[in-house]
Amino acid sequence: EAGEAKWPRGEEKIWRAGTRGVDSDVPSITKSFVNHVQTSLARQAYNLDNLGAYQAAALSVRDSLLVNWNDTQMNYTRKAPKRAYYLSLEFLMGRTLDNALLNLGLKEPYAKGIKGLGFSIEDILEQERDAGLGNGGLGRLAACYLDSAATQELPVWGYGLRYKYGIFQQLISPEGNQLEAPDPWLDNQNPWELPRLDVTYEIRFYGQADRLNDGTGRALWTGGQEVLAVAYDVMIPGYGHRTTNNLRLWESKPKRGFDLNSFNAGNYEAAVESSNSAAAITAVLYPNDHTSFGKELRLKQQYFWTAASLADIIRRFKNLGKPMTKFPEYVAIQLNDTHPTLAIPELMRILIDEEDFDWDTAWQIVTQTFFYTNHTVLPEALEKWPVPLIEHVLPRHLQIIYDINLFFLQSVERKFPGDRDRLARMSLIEEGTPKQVRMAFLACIGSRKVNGVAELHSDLVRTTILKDFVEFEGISKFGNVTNGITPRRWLDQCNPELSALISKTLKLEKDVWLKDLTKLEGLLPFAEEKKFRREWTAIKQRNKERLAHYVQTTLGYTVNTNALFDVQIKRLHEYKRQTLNILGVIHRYLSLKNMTPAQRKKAIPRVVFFAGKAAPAYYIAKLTIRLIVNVARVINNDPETKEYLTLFFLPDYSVSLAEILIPASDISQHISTAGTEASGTSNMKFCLNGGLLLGTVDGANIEIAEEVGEANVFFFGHLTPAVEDIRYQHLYHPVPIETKCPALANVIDQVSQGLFGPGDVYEPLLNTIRQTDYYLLTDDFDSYIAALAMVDEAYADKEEWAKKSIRTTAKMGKFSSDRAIMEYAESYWNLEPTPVPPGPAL
Ligand code: B1N
Repeated sequence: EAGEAKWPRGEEKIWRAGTRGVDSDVPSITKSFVNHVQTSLARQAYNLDNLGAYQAAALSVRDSLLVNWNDTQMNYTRKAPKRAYYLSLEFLMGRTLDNALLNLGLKEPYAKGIKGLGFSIEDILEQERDAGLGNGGLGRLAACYLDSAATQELPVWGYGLRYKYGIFQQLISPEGNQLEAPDPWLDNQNPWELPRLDVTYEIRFYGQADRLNDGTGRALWTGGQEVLAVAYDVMIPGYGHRTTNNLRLWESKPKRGFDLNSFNAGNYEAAVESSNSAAAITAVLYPNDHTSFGKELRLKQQYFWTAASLADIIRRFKNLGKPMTKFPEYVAIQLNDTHPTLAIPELMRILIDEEDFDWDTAWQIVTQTFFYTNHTVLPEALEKWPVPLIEHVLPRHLQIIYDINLFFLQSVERKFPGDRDRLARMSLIEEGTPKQVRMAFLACIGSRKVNGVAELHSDLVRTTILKDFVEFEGISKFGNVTNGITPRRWLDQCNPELSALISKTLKLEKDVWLKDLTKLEGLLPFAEEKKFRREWTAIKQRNKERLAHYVQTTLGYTVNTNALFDVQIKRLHEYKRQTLNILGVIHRYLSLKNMTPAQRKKAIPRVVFFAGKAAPAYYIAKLTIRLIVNVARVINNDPETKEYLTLFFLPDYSVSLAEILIPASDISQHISTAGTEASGTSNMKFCLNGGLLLGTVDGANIEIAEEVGEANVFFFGHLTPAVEDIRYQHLYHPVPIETKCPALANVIDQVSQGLFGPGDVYEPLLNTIRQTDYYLLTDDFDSYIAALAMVDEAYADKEEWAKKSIRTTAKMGKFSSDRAIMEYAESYWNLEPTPVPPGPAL
């Protein structure tokens, strides 16, 4: 069989007995823990703090993961199934220890063992730093998909970059300004990664590309800079069995410690500089999402990562002993957005320049291998790279991109003769100064299938940005895979009490329903039972108290846990309309101020939570944070109203903070302008935890409403087809806000007149609404306020609210990332589950 390992050497019996990692009984666990304290950490029981205890626990769990990881990889090598590779510049993993314990089924014995040694598992788990190698939804989606692929026993590896610094740490100044600090997450060594110092590739930048002119189309790429890519492996355990997949992250380093020529010439500084420039490639995650910047270092990150990953994938494929023409039968590569699109010309370069294939055969292989997922239709997010920059950094790739474009446009011309507008629209090269390469078009034509991430979004992809390509290539290439979330982290781990109640109620072990989330439907009849509703609500209450405790210890504020908890947590962006939310809060505040004390007594008390980071250069988003913080300062100190309305901006939003906020919410807000949020995934997390959704008819909100029923969501706002016309009206027939939306005009006036500190500070933010109002705040404000009032009304009836909450959770089965990943495996990659056989693998 392909890849069969021959018995290598020495005493077979000893090798075969091997190690099974740590046994799952408490004495074995404590022994392994103490062993790691004394040997790996070189410490003792004396002075062992929680951090040391965390490290020992992590190293002990890692032993078991490694055994499973080895057996999984050995099994893949033996069976040689088709494999899929998920290329993503971002993997927003969060913490690992609790997830590893859950997936290995070791939570209880570790908690017991650690308690016996004088520590508490909760305190130990808190010691772990988040792996924040992502900005938001796109990176967290990649993390959920890895968990689900391993759980479904699919041979899938992730490939990404090992950033030395992840997403910046957010601080909020007393004035309400966002400040950024670096995130040195690797400072205490990372027990979850395995350096593979022997797995390295040399990656070239700059230099010359000389076409050979021998009729083969080949070229020689020489000179320039060579940088070393070093592999670090992160183990990804599946839930409830031994399959443990791999996430391979690349680190850049100079090819030789430093530049020898400069060193010998006595130019020490120049020598170290070149080593710095190599290390710079994987130094830091770019903190912008939804913007394409055209920065050389970002382009180098993209090429470095795709080239190293492809070289590694090809080396593994070649071990099978098959010809490269069989590559697409054994390899599927999923492009997470356009960031890894350079993999397409890179594979062409390898096939043509190194493997001697002719153009057509090479293109055939390429277009059978890649799959492209689009995650946004916002124009500013669509990646374009200046032609001169690509020419400078990757001269050979620019030649190949031009050749791809030439052959492509020739084929368009054959199908639509003489349609010059169409050719200009579809060209990979956008005319202008400078010319730019349109990466989404390259990803599209280089892939076997293209998909969006929710039904509405996939429709928008087909009818707007890739419309011409649908006409040219046929609709069947363009699909949809609605996003999903892993119920292990986003229910069982973050809301253990709810998970236990669900198991008890369904009379199912959690490993049954956590693997088949549609089983939650069994909760529906219990919505009618008063006793069950009381248990359900009591758990929500305790989760609210847990969040209140967090706010008390971090911000020093006491939170009213009898209030409705209203949460909006996501990246700050104009299209997500945190501004609409804060203006709505001000509107509520002004209304409360206008009431008599007797009227106020009837109001539903509300606590509003915001969290989220703004890209460091995104001025308007930062102003929105500043407004939120200053509104909070005023209303939280207003004795007349603070019983009824308080507001918190929680700094430094992260996966771990989301795990506290989500289970505590009564209502969460997903209020993007219709047609702008591709999917959203936190909407799914809130609903899975029994929080209701207040949102626009956008992204996955629509499919959530289809599942749970419109009676259980609060929708408002204009619909997608109206948005374009309204924007046109704004430009050519503007109506003053005072006329169009007096309530909003009044709120804006109050801000402007200084109710929340000097008003002039906020003018640039307010002007975005007064002027073009691209995101339709003036159009949606009234219906937003009406929807908030509906929420109050519904919340007043606690029994009905509990029913809605239960029904919502019950109908969330569709949104498991297990379902999503199986759609990719079956309809895109053509992969089969490949379980690890029982017993030792050797
Ligand atoms: O991807 C998520 C979706 O649920 C969200 O709706 C969508 O906004 C998000 C450039 C992006 N789209 N595009 C990005 C991230 C980083 C970057 O540099 C764009 N993120 C999304 C998962 O599908």
